[in-house]
Amino acid sequence: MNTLVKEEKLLNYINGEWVAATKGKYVPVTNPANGEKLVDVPLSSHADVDKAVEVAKKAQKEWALVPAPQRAEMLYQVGYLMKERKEHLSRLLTMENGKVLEEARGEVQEGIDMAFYMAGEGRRLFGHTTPAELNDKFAMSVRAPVGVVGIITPWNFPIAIATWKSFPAIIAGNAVIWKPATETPMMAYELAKIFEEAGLPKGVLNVVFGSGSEVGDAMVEHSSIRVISFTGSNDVGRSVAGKCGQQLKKVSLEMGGKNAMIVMDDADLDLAVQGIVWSAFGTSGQRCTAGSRVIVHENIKQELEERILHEMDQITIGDGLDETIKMGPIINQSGLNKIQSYVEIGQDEGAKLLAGGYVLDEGDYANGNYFAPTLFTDVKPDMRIAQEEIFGPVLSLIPVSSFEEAIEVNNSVAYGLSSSIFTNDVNQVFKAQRDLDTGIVYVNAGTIGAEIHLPFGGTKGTGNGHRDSGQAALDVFTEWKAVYVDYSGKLQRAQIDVD
Ligand code: UN1
Repeated sequence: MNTLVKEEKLLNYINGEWVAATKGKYVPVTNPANGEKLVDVPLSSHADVDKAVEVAKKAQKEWALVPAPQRAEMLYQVGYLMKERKEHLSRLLTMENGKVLEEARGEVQEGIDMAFYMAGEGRRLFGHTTPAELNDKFAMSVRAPVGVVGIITPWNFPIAIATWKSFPAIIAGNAVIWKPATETPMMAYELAKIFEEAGLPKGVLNVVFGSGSEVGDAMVEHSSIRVISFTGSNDVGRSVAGKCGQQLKKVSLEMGGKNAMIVMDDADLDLAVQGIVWSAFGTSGQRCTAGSRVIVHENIKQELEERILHEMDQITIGDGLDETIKMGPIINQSGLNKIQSYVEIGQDEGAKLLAGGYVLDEGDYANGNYFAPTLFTDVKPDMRIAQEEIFGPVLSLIPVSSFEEAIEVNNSVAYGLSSSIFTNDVNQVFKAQRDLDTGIVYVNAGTIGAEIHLPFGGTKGTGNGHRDSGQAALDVFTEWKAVYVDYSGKLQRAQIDVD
C-alpha cells in the first residue's frame, strides 16, 4: 500500500463540510502505472448538486461583498500552501494520473502561478472609465460576478485546469460547484483542503464527485448555475453547449486539438527534434496541446524521420515516480483501446508505421496501461490519423513541398488549439503567426507549454470562442455592467439632448 493516500473513501466538500454522497455508491481509483488501488471516489447524484447549489447561492451573496483585495488574501494563502505542498501534490498527481514526476511538478507549479496571478487581480479587476456624451455625467464599466458557476475539469491536467477555472471565478466574487474527473479525484480533494485551510468562507467552493452523466448533467441543467466552464471531449462539450444554449446559460468549452509542428528546410533540426519529441510523447501524448502531426518540408523529411526515431529510442517508459522514466502510462484501458484502434486505422489508410504501434504488457508493464511511442510517416493530410484527436503517443509525419502548403495542411483540421513552426526565416515567422488559424502559435518550439497569464483555448472545433486562464478567463466569470451617474440634477436624454 502507498503511504501518501490516507483516506479510503473520499467525501464531497459542501458548505465547508466533508459529507458523504447521498447514494452511497463508490468506484475505485487506480494508479495507471501499476493497477494499485488508491482510493474510492463517490458517485454523487442530482440531490448532492442541488444541496451544493443551495449553499453556494447563499455564500456567494456574502462573498461578492468582500472587497476583492481581501478575497485575494485568501488566494495568496492558497498559493503559499500549494507551494509548501508542491512535492506531496506532485507525487499524488503522478500516482493518480500517471504523468512523470517532473511533469507533475510542472503542472502543480502552473497552479501556483495561477494562484498568485489571480490573487493580483484582486487589486485590478479593471473596468473602463470613459467620457459620457452629456455634461455632468459620468460613465464607467465594471465587472460583476455572475453568481454560482459550474466547473467541469478533466483528468489530464487535474490541478492546473482546476486552477484556471476556479481561481478567476472565486477572485471575481462567484461561488463554485466543481465536478472533477473521477479518474483523478485526489487533486480535487487536496485543493479543496487547501482552500479550507486558507480560510475560504463555507460554501464558496463546493466539490461534488461523480459522473458526467449524473453530476455534470445536473450542473448543466440547474437553473441557478449561470456559467458552465468545461474542458473535455468534443462529444460531451457539444452536448453541454446544446443544453446550456437552451437555457441561455453562458458556457465556455475547451475540447482538444490536432496540433501540428511545421518544420521548414532551413530549421535548426536539433531543436526541432527535441521540440517534436517533447510535444508528441510528453504526458504520453495526453495533452490537448500535444503535437500529433509534423508537417515537414520534403527536402529534410528523411533526415528528420531518422533523427526523430533516434530520439524516440531514448524514451524510457514506466512508472513516473521513478525519476529515470521519461514517459508514463495511458490513463486507462479505454484510452489504450482508442490508441490501438487508431494505429489500425492508420495502417488501413496506407500510412507507413515506422515505430511502435503496440501495447506494452509484459514484465514490469503487465499491471499498467502502457503504449509504445509510435511514428507514422507518408501520412496524407486527410487521413483520419491526421484529422482526429488520438490522445496518445502517436505522431504522424506529413510531407509538403512549400510554406504555403504547410500552412494549408495545418489549417485543414476541425480543431484549432495549438500550432508551431520551426524556421529561421523571419518573413516566414511573421506570415505563420498571421496565417496559422489556432488559438496558440509557437515559433521555434513545440505545441505544448502555454503560460498561465495568456489566454488558453482555440478556434473552430476546439471551443466556442471563450478562453481559460489569462485576463480572458475573467470574461467567462464576470458580467459587464455599464454604470452612468448623471450629476446634472436635470433630465438629460442620451442621443437627444446633446448640443
Ligand atoms: C491541456 O492539455 O489540456 O500548454 C492543458 C500546455 C499546458 C496545459 C495543457 N500548460 O501544454
